[in-house]
Amino acid sequence: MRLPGWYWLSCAVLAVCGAGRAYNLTQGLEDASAQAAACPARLEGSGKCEGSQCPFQLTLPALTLQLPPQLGSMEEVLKEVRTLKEAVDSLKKSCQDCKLQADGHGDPGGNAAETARDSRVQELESQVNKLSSELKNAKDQIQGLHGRLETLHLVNMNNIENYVDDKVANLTFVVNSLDGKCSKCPNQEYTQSQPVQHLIYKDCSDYYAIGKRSSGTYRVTPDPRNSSFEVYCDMETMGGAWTVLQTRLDGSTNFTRDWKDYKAGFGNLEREFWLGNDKIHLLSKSKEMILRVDLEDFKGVSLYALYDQFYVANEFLKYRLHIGNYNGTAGDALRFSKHYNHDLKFFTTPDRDNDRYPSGNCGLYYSSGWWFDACLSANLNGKYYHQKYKGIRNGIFWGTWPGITQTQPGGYKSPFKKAKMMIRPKNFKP
Ligand SMILES: *[C@@H]1O[C@H](CO)[C@@H](O)[C@H](O)[C@H]1NC(C)=O
Ligand SMILES: *[C@@H]1O[C@H](CO)[C@@H](O)[C@H](O)[C@H]1NC(C)=O
Ligand SMILES: *[C@@H]1O[C@H](CO)[C@@H](O)[C@H](O)[C@H]1NC(C)=O
Ligand SMILES: *[C@@H]1O[C@H](CO)[C@@H](O)[C@H](O)[C@H]1NC(C)=O
Ligand SMILES: *[C@@H]1O[C@H](CO)[C@@H](O)[C@H](O)[C@H]1NC(C)=O
Ligand SMILES: [Ca+2]
Repeated sequence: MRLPGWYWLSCAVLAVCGAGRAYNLTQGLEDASAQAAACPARLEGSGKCEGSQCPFQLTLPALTLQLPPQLGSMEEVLKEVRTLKEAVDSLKKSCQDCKLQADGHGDPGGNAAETARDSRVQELESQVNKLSSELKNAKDQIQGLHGRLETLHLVNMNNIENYVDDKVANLTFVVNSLDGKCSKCPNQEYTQSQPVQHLIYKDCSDYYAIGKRSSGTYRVTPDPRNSSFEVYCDMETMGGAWTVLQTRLDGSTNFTRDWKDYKAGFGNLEREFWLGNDKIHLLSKSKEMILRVDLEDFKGVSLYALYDQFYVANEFLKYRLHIGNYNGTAGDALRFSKHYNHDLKFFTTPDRDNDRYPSGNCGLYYSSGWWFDACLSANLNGKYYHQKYKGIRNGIFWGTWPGITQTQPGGYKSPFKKAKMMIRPKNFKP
């Protein structure tokens, strides 16, 4: 009868015997025999039976496993990768549909480009698949080795997380840039000759496309899997079709808010507001976007900054900002210098410090939620001052504004009268 061997092994493998201490596989196995007598697990014959074919019943006490807290984050990353995978699948499908349509209409020129695009999508898909299965493996391994990792993960988990964050952010970028190219069929004459019936308006440019030309609030659905919401559309500035993310014009809304407010958004779409980081994420993910910042001071000077790429990661990636190249008149304050650079920075609020300033919270110090570095060369969510102010420069700030850093008599700082951030698909043509 080999029953006792099974009995110990069950205890050791399931780690139910060493109650109250971190599980150590080696130790667990060694201790198993010593603790067998005390082990609360029971293996016994069940019911009536004959001969050697008896079914056995294993009774175990409630099983409690301590897993590293980062495993929850891995789950989030897996979700993000799955979303990417779906995006790639649908891109692939839309490209194939286009190809069929192009073939059907005898478009000999388009085919080489189509094939190249198709293989790019396939390559992307295999990248996403690979990352997805790597993540799954990593997760399974960590789960399996959780006891032994107990000490290791403290050292290594951060590196793994950063690496995975990077990969996911890069993939998201590629998927977004392909989306712009792939989601529209090359022979548009065919679809445009029929009345265009948009069922889903992803952002303000889709309203522009059906002829809406007046600025105001519209309902958009950037991700069909998620809910729709209202946005303010600027249909006038530089050709229009802009989805507005933020507006400051009179100080009617308080921008000193915590993480959950910046996540959900606040204020009044018709006046001053922050659209909300989850919504900004979905909008910037749905198409490849450009960012326009408009500023006006109290002397009536109006300048702007354009960034040819704009993406904000999801909450798990702390709404990290990605911006492209600068163009415009207001100066590149978001990427001011090596030491003051808001690109690739996490979002920080007075109650959530993700900045690069080691000895304090920039959001708390400057009364705002923003992609702080250590700390800032721009902050469009600073306090609204109606006139010049003294002390900490916690007002709306754009560090490349003409004359802004010149010291004024009495140490006064100049406020801004208006600020606005808005995005539009990169491939939009007015
Ligand atoms: C696990 O237990 C073995 C045997 O007691 C010991 O040599 C080893 O250092 C322990 N490992 C950890 C990670 O605690
Ligand atoms: C992501 O892209 C950046 C440049 O775009 C590159 O420097 C970085 O190595 C990439 N990260 C990964 C993990 O591929
Ligand atoms: C939908 O948005 C909510 C918050 O607005 C977010 O928590 C959720 O993860 C989103 N779902 C998808 C599928 O993106
Ligand atoms: C804005 O809100 C913050 C935090 O609730 C508060 O401390 C501050 O006094 C408010 N500012 C104004 C001008 O109401
Ligand atoms: C900047 O924008 C202007 C006007 O749209 C354009 O003519 C110019 O080529 C742009 N410059 C760069 C470097 O993109
Ligand atoms: Ca800090």
